[in-house]
Parts: sequence; structure tokens; C-alpha cells
Amino acid sequence: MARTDRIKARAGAALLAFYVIMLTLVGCSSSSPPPDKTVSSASFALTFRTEPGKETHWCQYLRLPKGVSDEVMLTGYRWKMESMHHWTIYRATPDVPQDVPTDQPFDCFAPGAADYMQAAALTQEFMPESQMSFASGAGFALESGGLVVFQAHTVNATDKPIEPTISFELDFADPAEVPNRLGLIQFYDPYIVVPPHEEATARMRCEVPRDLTLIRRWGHMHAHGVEANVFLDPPGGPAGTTPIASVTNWEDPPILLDTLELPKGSQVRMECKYLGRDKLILQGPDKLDNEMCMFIGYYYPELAPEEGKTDFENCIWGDWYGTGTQTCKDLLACIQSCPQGEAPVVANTKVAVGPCWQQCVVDSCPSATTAFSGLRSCIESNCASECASFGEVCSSCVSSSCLSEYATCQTAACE
Ligand SMILES: [Cu+2]
Repeated sequence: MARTDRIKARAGAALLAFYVIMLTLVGCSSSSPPPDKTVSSASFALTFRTEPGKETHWCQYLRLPKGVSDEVMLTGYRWKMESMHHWTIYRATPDVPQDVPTDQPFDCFAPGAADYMQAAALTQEFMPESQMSFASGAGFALESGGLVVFQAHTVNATDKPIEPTISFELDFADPAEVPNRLGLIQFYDPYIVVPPHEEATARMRCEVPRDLTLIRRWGHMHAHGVEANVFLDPPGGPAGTTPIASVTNWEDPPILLDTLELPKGSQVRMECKYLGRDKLILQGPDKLDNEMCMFIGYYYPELAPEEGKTDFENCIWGDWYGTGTQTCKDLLACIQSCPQGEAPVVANTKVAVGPCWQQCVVDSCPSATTAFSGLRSCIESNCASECASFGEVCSSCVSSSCLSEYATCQTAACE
């Protein structure tokens, strides 16, 4: 198919010149923001083509403008789209090949197509035309001249091809002008099992390492999702009962823009409910054939790498995953019976974990994974190579380096 004939997609050349915009953007905070100082904008105009009766997620790499340093701060954007359900921008993963084409759309869900996309979106917009400006002084640091992935969700319910289009501008500021560097929370539950024709629940809890401010937040599920609620449990309790984010329509999650403080030591607790259809559904990227349970939030101040930024933003050491009755001891026995290579592997913010492991964790009781995470963390730090597979070498490393964590797991009862 001569796709290039049909699909004219042009990533507009980035405007490299810096110029001054005085108060032309509408702030999302109620106080009037100070004028942005040095701002550059990059304009893009994209056109796709969606065949009759098709629903497509078109993706396209975009090249960001070069700033004055090795980073540019994304402080806002405005857009106008037609025949498009929503649009999204994702960070590319650090290992994205630098020579990917930036003028060719591709199907985001084709095998391997999403390999260089990070799991959480930076933006997700549904309105045909609008603008967004982060609260004054806040912005996302992106690589100067680097790559991002644009995604357009299109649905063609007609009997003729449609050509969805979008034009948008991204606003960038000099890092020196943007004191509140945003970090991106993308809490991701790796353990989801939805049996056919049954109700299922996925749970997860993530601890906040220091006082943080959220300026934008939403929950995310896929097509089997019925309802997701996110709660904030303050340190020392009692547990939150009013959700800080809720989703019932998985395709159109409400994005909350009010400011929310996350105190140090509090827990962000997620609960996603699903209804199974004709086959078993596990955690994974496909919107129709896999499920997700995510909480996404823009926060500041961004954690530094040495503060555990990546682990926190992806909730690598979360707990309260289980929804069953198995203790930590049972869970340990369960995963030891799983095929090799099923243990969770985190790479580029994505988690790969086998189906047997997912089932074992889901069958455990919520408190079992607190002790289990402690043991896993110790093994990862001290016995990673010895415990690449279970066996005597692993056991002897655990008994010399992680004995107390092991004993805690063996004796922990379900709360
Ligand atoms: Cu998803």
C-alpha cells in the first residue's frame, strides 16, 4: 500500500528563534501567573488517514527544538484537532534510535511499535480545541532536540475514509526560568488477573518519599475496567475514604487540575475493578487484550535520581498488591513453582512479569506483599545473580544476606 501517498503527515519545523510571550497563556491556577520570560514554541501539523469502520491509534515520533542548554522545559501547549478522539504525547525511552523517521505515522499497537514509548502520557487531551499552561513556574524537562511520541486515537464510524488532522504548538522555556520542575508519577500495577466472566480487583499502594504537590492527576484502565479509585492514606492513618481520582469510563478518564498536597510518608492506594469477558486477561499494554491499573500525576519538586526518583515514579517497591488470602510464605512457595524467567523485570519504566507470578501475587493477601517486597528488595541488592533462578545457591545467599527479611516473610500473618 502506498501509504505515503495517502498519509500526509508533516512535523512542522521547530521554531528555533526565541521570542517573548507576555501573558498570552491562560494559567490553570487561579492566581495570575508571572509573565513567561524566554519562550520558544514548536509548531506541528499532522494528518492521518483512518479507513471506514476502523479504530486506530496513530503514532508519530516528533523532534523537539534545541534550547540554550541540554534541556528544554515544556510549560504548556495549545491545539486544534478534527476527527480525532483524543491526542497524547509520550516521552520516548532513553534507548530510542536517534534516526527514527519523524514524518511517518505508524500504528501504535502494531507488534513492537510501542517499544520506545514510556508507559505514561505527558498529556492527554479530548477537547477539539483548547490550551493548557502548567501552574506558574512549572514545566517538564525534556531533552533539548530529543524525541517524543505523538499519539492520535481515531475512530471512523462512517463508510468513507476520514483524514483526522491536528495542529498544535508546544511552549518551551529556558530551564533557568522554570523553578518547579515537574516529575511524572506513573504508578503501574504489574499484577492483574481478570478471569473470564468474573469480577476481579487489582490493588496497589505506593509510599510518598517526601512532601510533594500534585498539579494534574488521573487514573487509567483498559477495556475490561469497570471502576478505578485512588485514595490517599495519610501517615499514621486513618485510611482515606474519599478518592483523590476516579475513573468509570476507561476511555475518558477525568483529569483533575486542582492542587493536591501529598505529605511525606503517606500512601497512594489504588483499587481497580474489572469484569472478565470471554478469555483470561492479564496485565499488559494492549487496550483490548491486556489490562492496566495506573495512577498518573504531575508533581513538583521533581525528585533527584539519588532520592529514588525512578523507583518512586514507577512505584517499583509498592505493596498491598494481593486481593486473596495467601500469606507471604504461601506466596514465596507459589512463585518458586512458576516457570523460570517470570520474575518482574523493570526496563525503561515498563514491567515485564509472567502470568504465573501475576496469579501468585494476586492470590496473596494485601499485607503479604509488604513482607514480600522487603525480601525482594534485599535479594535484588545482595543476591541478584545467585537468585536468577531458585535453588541452593539462591537459598544460601538468602540465608547469609537476607535472613531477617526471609524470616519476616515466613512468619507474617495476613492482617
Ligand atoms: Cu494503558
